[in-house]
Amino acid sequence: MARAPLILHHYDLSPFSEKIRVMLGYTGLDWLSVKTSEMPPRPGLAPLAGGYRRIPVAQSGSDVFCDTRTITAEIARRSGRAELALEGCGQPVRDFVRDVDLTIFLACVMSTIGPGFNRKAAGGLSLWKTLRLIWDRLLMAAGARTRGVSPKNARRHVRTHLERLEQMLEQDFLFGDRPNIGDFAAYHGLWFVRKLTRRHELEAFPRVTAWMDRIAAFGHGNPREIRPEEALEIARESEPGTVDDGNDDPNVGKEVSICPDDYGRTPVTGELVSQTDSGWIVRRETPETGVVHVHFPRQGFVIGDG
Ligand SMILES: N[C@@H](CCC(=O)N[C@@H](CS)C(=O)NCC(=O)O)C(=O)O
Repeated sequence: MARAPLILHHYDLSPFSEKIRVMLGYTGLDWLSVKTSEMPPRPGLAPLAGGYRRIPVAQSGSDVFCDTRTITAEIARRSGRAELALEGCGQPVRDFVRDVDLTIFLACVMSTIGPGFNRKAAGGLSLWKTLRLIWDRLLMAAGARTRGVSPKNARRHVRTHLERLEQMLEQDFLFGDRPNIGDFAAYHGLWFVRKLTRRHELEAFPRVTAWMDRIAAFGHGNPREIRPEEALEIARESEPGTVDDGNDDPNVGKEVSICPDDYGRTPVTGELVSQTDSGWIVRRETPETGVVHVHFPRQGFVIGDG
């Protein structure tokens, strides 16, 4: 049976969404795009992802993928390119991705705060929306379990990171002559820096700049824009895929609660239907979506009683 196209719930300025958009461009997979707002409430997404706070979220029928670790695994499966998932790469790449997706990502975001900030490139948000967004992110940071970094230290951190990438880039991509998940993970934080700052350190790193241009050239493919209500309807009219891994585990069948271990720690509750080395799947049901299976990675998440 043909697989439903991947639906990506995202917003333009979201770096982690950019990681997925360029990966979709690279693989040439068909995808549908649902634009969400930059902050909750997200009424079109909340029933699908059970209140999971972060963006992006991907959907295939009534299977919902939270966190880019599960989304990239799904893209790797669909495209037959194992190296686009953490599971398809060795430990050095996994460690690299862990670092760039958290410490370096946060440094990249913080490094954009300052005089070189390009408000126009930030999408021309109204002053009111900008203030609400800042307040929202301050609240999110207050509930986070990550260590804060000042803009000055963040800029130093990003510079050290750029020096390291410049050295790594002996070939077209960070780990060889074709991209793997490490490239897409390292790209999105720097994409944000390049987009939001007028003058940036990047220009002093020619190999990094050429590598970023190479990734940007993959584009985003040809997404078809759909409304959030259509995505809900697609979920309602679909059945979740078969779960055939880890469903004999004694915890399966229990009510659980899963949330990120770093930031955006809103828990999602549901019945555990699968537990494997790489992740969990919970079953939820709402009138808007019918039964959905929500997929989470183990890395970066914690599970408890529902
Ligand atoms: N580890 C997550 C991180 C996702 C993340 O931090 N997303 C940012 C946007 S790029 C976010 O959700 N920010 C808060 C929000 O948009 O509500 C992943 O890989 O998906």
